[in-house]
Amino acid sequence: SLSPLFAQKSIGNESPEAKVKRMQWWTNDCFGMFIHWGLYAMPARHEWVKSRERITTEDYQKYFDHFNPDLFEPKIWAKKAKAAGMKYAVLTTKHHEGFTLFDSKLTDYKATNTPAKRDLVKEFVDAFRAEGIKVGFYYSLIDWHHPQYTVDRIHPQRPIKESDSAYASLNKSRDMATYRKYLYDQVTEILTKYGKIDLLWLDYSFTGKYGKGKDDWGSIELLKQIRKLQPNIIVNNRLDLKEYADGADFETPEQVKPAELEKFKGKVWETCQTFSGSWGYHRDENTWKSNRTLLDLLITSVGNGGNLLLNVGPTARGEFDIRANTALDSLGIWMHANSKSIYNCTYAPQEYPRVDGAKTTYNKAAKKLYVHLFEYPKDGSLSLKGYNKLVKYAQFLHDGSELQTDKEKSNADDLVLKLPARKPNFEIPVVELSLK
Ligand code: FHN
Repeated sequence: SLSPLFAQKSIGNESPEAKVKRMQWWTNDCFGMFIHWGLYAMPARHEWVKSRERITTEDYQKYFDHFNPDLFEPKIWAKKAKAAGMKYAVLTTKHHEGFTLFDSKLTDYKATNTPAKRDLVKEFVDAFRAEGIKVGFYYSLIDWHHPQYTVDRIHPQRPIKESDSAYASLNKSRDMATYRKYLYDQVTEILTKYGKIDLLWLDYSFTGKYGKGKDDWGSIELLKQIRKLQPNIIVNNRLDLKEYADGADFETPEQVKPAELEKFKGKVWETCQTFSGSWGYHRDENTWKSNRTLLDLLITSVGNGGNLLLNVGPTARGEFDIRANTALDSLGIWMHANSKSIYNCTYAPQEYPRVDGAKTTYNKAAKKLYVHLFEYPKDGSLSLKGYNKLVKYAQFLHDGSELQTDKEKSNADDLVLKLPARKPNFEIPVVELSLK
């Protein structure tokens, strides 16, 4: 079920009902894989390494010359994503460095011209579709390689101080209108070369912040072309367009902590998150989110009516590294047993009160409410205040075992369930309540 706000808004001549239908798969699937892959996997120090370290295009060329992901096997990626319970996947077709993973006719700065000699995007699409996973493209509005891209505050060649005169002179020699046409034509390429694309993740202008403005990107015309080429595609909100009203489909809170996700309840949104800080492969980064935090992000996103897009940064050889695979495997074990509390779920209506020490998700069609036990009751009693008249049956989700009512502790309003003293061996066990 979609948030009421969503149903009130529509794009152009698309009715709210048609928009709900167009986005139904995304709303139901809830959980996707983000994949940030590019030349930046070779320095392996963050996808922004070119900008952060002010690497000139000439000095960055060695990564192009040596890019050869000999272990790239997208079928393995797709199976990993499927086993983790991810229902859609979004791959960077081009990140800010301007290097395209696809065989673009509009640039020589592409994977097919490197020692890889492969259209990595085509292989990604074929492999993930074969696993029944919806495919999405990330495409960067920002392009640090294109000769006509206007130098802006984040360009690698920007002088240390924006006031530096070189900043202005570099700009003067560039024609943003030429870059804008390149952007428009390349987006057309990726939306016409690879069949039905389910999602387009453009990056970035935050409405009102860093906004390069509709003029620089030609956002309105670009969005019209996108929807003409792929009428059922879902598009995020980073074209410096207002959500909904201007045709963006969902909001994209990034790296937001679980406790701050509640403020998005009632909107249409997907939070994108990394395992660590970097989106691209970062060999030496040790700030990895725990399995509990990753589960918390997933459960709290769905429990507030949103999606989680969890990022993997493959290595220069084309593999998910041991840290990513370990995290994906842990998520997969939990999702195998508990995904019913994620798919087709959203936030619970008001009549179902909060549960102390737990977070809930709700499946309206199935009339189920899922109680995620973030704290396992020490005395073996799960107190569900205000639920006694609402529940007809209770069980653990992972094994379907009945959870009996503690008749002595329950009363007219409150339902108390008897739980086993020993917590089931899941990081966050789930109780499924069948509702009256
Ligand atoms: O600058 C990018 C960043 O590298 C990454 O792609 C994220 C993913 O949402 N988007 C931008 C920062 O918001």
